[in-house]
Amino acid sequence: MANDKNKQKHRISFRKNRGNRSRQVDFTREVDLSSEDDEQTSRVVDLPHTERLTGKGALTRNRTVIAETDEAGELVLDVDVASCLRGRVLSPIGLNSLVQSEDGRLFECTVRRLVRTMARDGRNAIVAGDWVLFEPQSDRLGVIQRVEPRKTTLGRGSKRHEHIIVANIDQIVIVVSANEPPLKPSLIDRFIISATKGGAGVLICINKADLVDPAELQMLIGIYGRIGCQVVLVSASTGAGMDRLRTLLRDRQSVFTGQSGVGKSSLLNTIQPGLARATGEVSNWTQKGKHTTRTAVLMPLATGGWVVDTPGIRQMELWDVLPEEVEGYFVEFRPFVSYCQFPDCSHTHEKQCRVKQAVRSGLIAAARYESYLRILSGQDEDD
Ligand SMILES: Nc1nc2c(ncn2[C@@H]2O[C@H](COP(=O)(O)OP(=O)(O)OP(=O)(O)O)[C@@H](O)[C@H]2O)c(=O)[nH]1
Ligand SMILES: [Mg+2]
Ligand SMILES: [Zn+2]
Repeated sequence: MANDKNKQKHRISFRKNRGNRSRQVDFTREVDLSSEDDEQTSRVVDLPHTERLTGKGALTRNRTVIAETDEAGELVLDVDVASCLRGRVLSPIGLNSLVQSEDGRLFECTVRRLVRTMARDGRNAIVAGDWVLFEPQSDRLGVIQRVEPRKTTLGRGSKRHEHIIVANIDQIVIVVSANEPPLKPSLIDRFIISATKGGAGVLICINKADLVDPAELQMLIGIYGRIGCQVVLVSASTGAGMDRLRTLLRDRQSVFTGQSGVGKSSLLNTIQPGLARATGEVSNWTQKGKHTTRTAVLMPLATGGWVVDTPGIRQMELWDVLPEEVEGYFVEFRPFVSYCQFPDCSHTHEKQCRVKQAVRSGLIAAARYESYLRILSGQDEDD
């Protein structure tokens, strides 16, 4: 049984959503009601309007649920632990989740509605990589009762909401291709920000080395090496560099991410045959690639650890990064920012800007500074 000391009744208010929603942004918000009585802070959660709660009218809007509060003061749903198994979400399957129990069995699980309701954003209530407690209903079906707090995440903005792609990974493998589709360094910079923000490490993997002269890539490899990123140059076609990549994945939890067509699935299949399912042909004339991998899926590595293949993306929209925070993600700016004339220097139009001086004198790579400007101006990467 859980510790009674932390267990309290919490009044959770559910707001019904009838008719059309007028506000599209700021979907989920928190309201502090704690000053009224000595109950903990209650949360008012806007629900997606497709989701319906039982009962009618204001009387049934407030439900009391038993919940615990964790160290961070977050509400944690109380569940009958004895009837549950602990498991890892391997992938979403439609609205359900494929969960592997700690003893290795697979269950297709639905989600207890309160789990969705109490999540900050119902869409991200359960994602691949989550650790969950679920109640088995049969030898292959179950109901997720609780989600454990996430240690790391990889997320991006998508249609004005955050989309968490995967949770509890150690490193993000940013896959780019040396050519076909052409390499976009600014996409790498966005992924570095997203990985850093979500608490994961970064490995930059340049694939399709067979298509170019490696000398052409030396500058790029140097830029990222200098800011402390691991870079590997590989070819899924020839097998070059694959041993080093395998070593970097061993016993770790890694997610492969990058544009469509760069060869994420091909690399995974080279690392271990059958690891990724379908690989598609890059469509020649657009060079944008076909989207062949549909959802994030966790797969065990024979050498220990897990890898996650993800669908390719065209644009990497950052989520919840304020303009003044962007410079903090460009580690090589740090030695210079405190010497700018203005303490709030944005390193764009200001005079006496030490960051711009460092770019001019080659101490900061021009390509990285250009990325900084694009991210700051909210410009999307053209695809
Ligand atoms: N020349 C060359 N082609 C490669 C290499 N790796 C992959 N390809 C080709 O690139 C195309 C796309 O590969 P995929 O593995 O499907 O790419 P992906 O990144 O998984 O794409 P999505 O699933 O759409 O995100 C396929 O035609 C592969 O055969 C490589 O090292 N060299
Ligand atoms: Mg793929
Ligand atoms: Zn400056």
